[in-house]
Formats: sequence, structure tokens, C-alpha cells
Amino acid sequence: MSSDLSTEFPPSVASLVDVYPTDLLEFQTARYAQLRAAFEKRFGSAPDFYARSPGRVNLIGEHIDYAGYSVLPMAIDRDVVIAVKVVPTEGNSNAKVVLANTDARFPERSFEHEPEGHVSIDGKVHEWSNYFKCGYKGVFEQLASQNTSKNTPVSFYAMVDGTVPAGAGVSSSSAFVCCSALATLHANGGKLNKGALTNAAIQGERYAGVQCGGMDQSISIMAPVGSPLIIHFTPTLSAERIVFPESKSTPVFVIANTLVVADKHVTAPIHYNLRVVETRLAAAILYKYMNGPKRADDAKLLTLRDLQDTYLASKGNPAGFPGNEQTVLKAMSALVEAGLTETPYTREQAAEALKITVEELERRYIGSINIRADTFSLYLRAKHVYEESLRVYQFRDVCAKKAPYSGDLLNDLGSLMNDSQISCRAQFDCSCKEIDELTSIARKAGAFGSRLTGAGWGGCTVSLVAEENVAAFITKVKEDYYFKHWPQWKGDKDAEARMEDYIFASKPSIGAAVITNT
Ligand code: NG1
Ligand code: MG
Repeated sequence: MSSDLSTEFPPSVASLVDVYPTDLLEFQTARYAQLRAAFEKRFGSAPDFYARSPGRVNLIGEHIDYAGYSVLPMAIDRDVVIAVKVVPTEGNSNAKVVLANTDARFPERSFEHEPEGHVSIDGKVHEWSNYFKCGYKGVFEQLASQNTSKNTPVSFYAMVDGTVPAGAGVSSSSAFVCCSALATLHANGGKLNKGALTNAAIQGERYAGVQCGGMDQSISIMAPVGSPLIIHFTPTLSAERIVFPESKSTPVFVIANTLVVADKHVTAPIHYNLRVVETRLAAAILYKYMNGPKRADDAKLLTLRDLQDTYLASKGNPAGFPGNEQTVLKAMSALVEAGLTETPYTREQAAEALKITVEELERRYIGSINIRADTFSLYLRAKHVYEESLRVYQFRDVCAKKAPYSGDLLNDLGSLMNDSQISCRAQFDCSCKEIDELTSIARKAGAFGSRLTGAGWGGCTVSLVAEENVAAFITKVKEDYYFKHWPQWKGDKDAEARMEDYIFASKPSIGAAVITNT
């Protein structure tokens, strides 16, 4: 079953019951009422509508979206909600947005719509309203590219309320960007299909200064209720539902935060952005190694996924994707072993392998991306990408088996997740000692598989647990990780209440929606 990206978005407006599961309705109804009251208090009247978009947990497929490979995330029931009221624009002024937040840590901001560029964003400054502006700018750019931006932008008041823990690897940033894109679109009476809105959010979020792939925005906007998606980026954005076959135990995914705050926007130059550059350099050197046809100077940079097409062409175009993923990805791994050296490359060595100067290498492969590095671990990064991609298809194939599942479903999925963690740690170097500790505690507490989720270097882990063991599992992990590191929390009511945000099971939630009826 595929998720139809051509659906016009927002297709229709929803009410709370269309968006939240029954067991969360009471909580959500009270939450929306509070948001409405806060909005009225600040702006003097009630909002016209609410936009909402969820966070996500990535089940498998880490750091491969920006290399062009498919990923397998699930939307969670924590989300960002923005209450919006459209207001008249004063006189001949530009349209203006006033942006408030129910969380006092984020002070009120306002900005004007600029005739050129829609809004300016300084990606080097760490500022909460940037994420709102990212969604805003992404939508106007997308509307302009579709030539539907005839209507003048409107002024509006917006108030944000988020329940996605920040800096934790469950993508509070993308939930926010997607939500602001949808709020902006709806306030301005614009129409985009789901695919276009997703692209608006992906391109928009890059203005915050991170060369992100598209996984988080895709799942936040496109998630169908009740299931994860496998999301493909090549040849174009598309998605298929993942349905777990019936087996003796139902799989539940438990998210647990290491409480190491991984702030990607601060550490991007030595972590995330550096990995983006490393995977691109690996692709370029392997292309040279394969004697790929000369490419125009202004051609789009090759990804490791693009390289696969060159590889297949060099073999006389045998069957590729879809259908032959295992064979092709194993061959790509073998190509890495043959074409890259295991020791990290200096800039000089990488330039030499590409037969260009260091200046040319920096211009072409680094450009304006902010990185700090003396060497590039190309072999290990590329190995991870091809092996991790293979695991995504293996995970999908396990789920596609006919029910009742004849093997041990949880064990089969869990061991793929464990292998993913090993590769993230040893080859992609995006784990950290707290993630290693927490995932190993989780396995001892009965998880079939446990791994980091999201960018890593801290943040959250995801563990696969049998439904009947979830409560016992959470108790055990609290004992062995949280109370071990923070013994003072034990018996402290407030601390124990906060822990509900640190470790929790989440059902697959539905993607972005506009709500008018609370
Ligand atoms: P986080 O940092 O967890 O939001 C990031 C990227 C994803 C993907 C994962 C690693 C953004 C918005 N998201 O997630 O696209 O590359 O890391 O798999 O940058
Ligand atoms: Mg993020």
C-alpha cells in the first residue's frame, strides 16, 4: 500500500478525534483548551485554526537519507501545535507575523514578510524562531516555484505549543518546521500536495544551517495512522506503509533518552555536516575509481545512491531497485572495499584521489557547509551507508512476510536493529558512551533490539519490546540507567513525573493536520 503524495494538502480540516487516539483525547482536549486560553490572553481573541505535526522515531536506516537511501521511521504521538489567527495588514505595510510560545523559555518574536526572499534567516545564530521562519520561507518558495503565489501574503498571530522533547533525537526541529509550513500555507489560503509541502519543509529546514536529509519532514507530514513508513527519496519522494505481520507478540517501540543533549546546530561542523561531506567525498572518489563518465562542472553532487546507477551501468544494467536490493547493495559494499583505503584521507590525499587541487575540492565538496576536520573517514562511512541501507530493505522484507509469521518476528527485527547500532558506533561514529550503555541495559531488560535513533551523539534510543513486557521493561531501565545516574530522583514525585518524557512507548501517530474543531 503506498501513501499518496499527490493528495492536496490540507485536503480537509480535521477535529481532535480524527487526529488523536481515544486514550489521548482527554489530555489533548485539555491541552488545546489551555493553548486557546493563552492565545486569547495574549492576542485578545480566539485562534482561527490549529496546525499540528508530530515528532518521529527512526526504527532503522540512520544517516542514509542524505546519501539518497530509503529510511524507515514512525511518527510518534508527541507533536508541535500552532494556533493561528489571520489579522488585517496595516496600511501599506508588509504582512507581519507575531510569534509567541507557551513555553516561557522562548520569548515572543515578530517579523515582516520581505518582498525579496520572503524572510531572512541567519542559520549561524541559534534562535528558536528560526525554525518557524524555515517553514514559512519553504512554503513561499514552494508556492513561487509552482507559480501559485499570486495572492498577497497575510498577517497573522501564531502561538506554539510543543510536546516533543527537544535535542533528543525525536526531531522536535522538523516537527516545528513542518507545523509552521502547514500553518503558513493554511493561513495564506495556499494549496500544495503532500509531496510539495514535504519538500517545502525539507528545503526550509536547511536554512537553519544543517544539511539535513528528508526523513524527518517526510514522516512528520506523510505518516498514515497506525504504521511506520519506508520512505524513498530516489527517483522521487515516495512512501510505502509497513504493516507488522501478526505474530505471537506485538512489537512495541520504546523511546529512551540518554539525557545527553545533542545539539546538532552547535556540533554540526564536527558531526552531522562533516558526515554529509564525508559521504559525498566517498561517492566522488569511488566514481573516479570506477572511471565514471565525465560530469559537467555544475552537475549536482553525486550521492552514494547515485553512484549505484553508475555502477549498474558499468555492469550492463542488470536488475537494480526495486527487486534486487540485496545483490546490488552487497556489490556496492564490495566496491567500497576495493576503491577506498581504510585509513582516513587528509584533504591532500582526497584531492589527489580525485585528481583536483585542494582548493577545488573545498569549493566543490565543502562549499558553504560549515565543517571542522583534518581528515575524512571515507571507507567506514561508505560501508555504513551501504550496509545500513541493506538492513532497511531486510526489515521491510521481514514485515512483508505472510502472517502468521513463521520465524520469531521480534527477534528478526531486533537483530537488524542491534546490527544497526554496532555500525553506527563502529563505522559511522555517531554513538556515544551513554548510548552504548543505555542500549546494552535495554537488551538486558528484555529488548529484542536497541539502537540510537536520529542523528546520535546523544539523544534518544529506540528499543523493540514485546507488548506484554513494556511496563516491566520501563521499570528495569529506570532502575539501571536513570536511578543509577541520578539516585536523587528515586521517590521524588516531580522528578519521576519528568521521567515520563525520558522513557515512553509511543503508538504510531498520524502526520500533519489542520484542526478547526476542538
Ligand atoms: P535529528 O538530528 O535526529 O533530527 C537527523 C536528520 C535526518 C537524518 C538523521 C540521521 C534533520 C532535520 N534530520 O535527525 O534527516 O539524517 O539525522 O539518520 O537534520
Ligand atoms: Mg532535529
